Amino acid sequence: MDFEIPENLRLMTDTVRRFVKKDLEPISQQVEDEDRIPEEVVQTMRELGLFGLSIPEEYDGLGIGTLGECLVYEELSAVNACFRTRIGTNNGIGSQGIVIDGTTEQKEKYLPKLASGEWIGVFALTEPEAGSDAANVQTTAELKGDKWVLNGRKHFITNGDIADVSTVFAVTDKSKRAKGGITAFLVEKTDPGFFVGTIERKMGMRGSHTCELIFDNCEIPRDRIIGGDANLGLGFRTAMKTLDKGRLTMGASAVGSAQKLLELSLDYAKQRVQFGKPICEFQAVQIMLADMATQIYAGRQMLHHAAWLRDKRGTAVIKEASMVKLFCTEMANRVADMAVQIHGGMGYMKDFPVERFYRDLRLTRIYEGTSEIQRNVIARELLKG
Ligand code: COS
Repeated sequence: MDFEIPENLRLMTDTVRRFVKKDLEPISQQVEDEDRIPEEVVQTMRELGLFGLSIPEEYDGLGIGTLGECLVYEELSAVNACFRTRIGTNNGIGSQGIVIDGTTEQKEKYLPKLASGEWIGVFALTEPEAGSDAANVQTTAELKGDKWVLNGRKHFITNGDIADVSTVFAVTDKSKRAKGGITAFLVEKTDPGFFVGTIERKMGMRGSHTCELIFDNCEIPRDRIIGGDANLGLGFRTAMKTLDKGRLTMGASAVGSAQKLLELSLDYAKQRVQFGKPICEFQAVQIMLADMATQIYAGRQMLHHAAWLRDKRGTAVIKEASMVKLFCTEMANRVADMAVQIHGGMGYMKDFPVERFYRDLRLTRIYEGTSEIQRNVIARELLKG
C-alpha cells in the first residue's frame, strides 16, 4: 500500500492553498455579506483551470481525476464552501452527464467551454414533487417535428441563475418513468421558453445561488438528448451515474470544512482563558478536540480511498460514494457542533467563521441525496449480493 499523494496532485493542492490564503480568505466575509463572489476572483479561478479539474485534457480540462478534484475541494471548502460550489457544478453534476454519456459532438461543443469557465453548467433534476423520489419528475418533453418541447419547473438548482447550459431531466414516457421513460436533455440559456425563476432565500451558503428554472414550451433541437437518440428514455441512469461522483466529492467539501473547524477550535482553545487557564487544559475540551480529529481522520481516509477506487475502476463506486457522502457530511456536522461548543458564546456570533460553517454544513446532509437516501443506496447495494 502506498498512501503518498502523487507529486502532480500535491503541486496542484499547494497552488490552490496559496490562492486560498492570498485571494479567498481576505474576501470570505465580504462574500458572505454581499452574497456574491467578485468577478476578478472568478477570473483567477478560470486562469488556474479550476472549472475544468474533472474534464478530460482532450477537451481542454485538467483531467486531474477524482482524487485530485477532492484535494482541491478540501482546500476551497476550508475557507468558504461557496467557492467550491462556484466551480463545483462545472466539474460535477453540470458536466458529468456529458462526460459520461454525451456524444462526441456534445463533448466537443460543451466541455471546452465548461472547462475554461466561459460557460456554467448546471444539473436540473429536482422539482417540487421530485426530491428524494427523483423518478417522480413532472417536467415533460414532447417531440414536435424536429424539436423537443419541454414544459415544467425545476427548483433548488445550484448556479441556476448563471447557467449557460443545463442538464435537464424530463419525462418522455409516463408509463416507464425511471425504467426507460426519463430523458436527459441539454438546454441552453438562449433557447426560447427557458427562464430563470425565483432565487431562493437560504439558511446559508451565501455567495452561491440556488433557483428555479422554468421551461414554458421551451424548444430545443432534436440532437440535445445527452448521448443522442440511442439514449432516449435512459436519462435516469445518467442522473444516477452523475450523482455517484457528486456524492463522493461532496465528502471532500465536508472534510475540508471540518479540518478548518478543528484548526479554529485548537487556536481558540489555546488562547481562551477561563478559571485562570486556557480552556484547552480542561479535559472536557480535550475530549472534543480528540473526537473531532479522529473523525476527520476517518472521513479523510475513506474519501481518498473511494476517490482512488473511482480513478482506478471508472464509475463503479456506487456504494462507496454513498458511504463517503453519508459519513463525511454527518461527521462534519458533528465537528461543527463541537466547534461551536468550544467557542462558546463567540461560536454563535457572526464575527467568527464557525457560525457560518455550522449553517453552511447543514446543507451537506441534504443536497445531492439526503443521508437517508445514502443509507438506502448502501443497503440496496449490500443486498444485491
Ligand atoms: N448508476 C447507474 N444506474 C443506476 C444507478 C447508478 N448509481 N442507480 C440506479 N440506476 C438505474 C437502475 O439500474 C435502474 O435501471 P434499470 O431499470 O435499467 O435497471 C434505473 O436507474 C432506476 O433505478 P431505481 O429503480 O433504483 O430507481 P428508484 O426510483 O428506486 O430511485 C434512488 C433510486 C432513491 C436511489 C434515487 O431516486 C435517488 O438517488 N434519489 C435521490 C435523488 C437525489 O440525490 N437528489 C438530489 C438532488 S440533485 S443535486
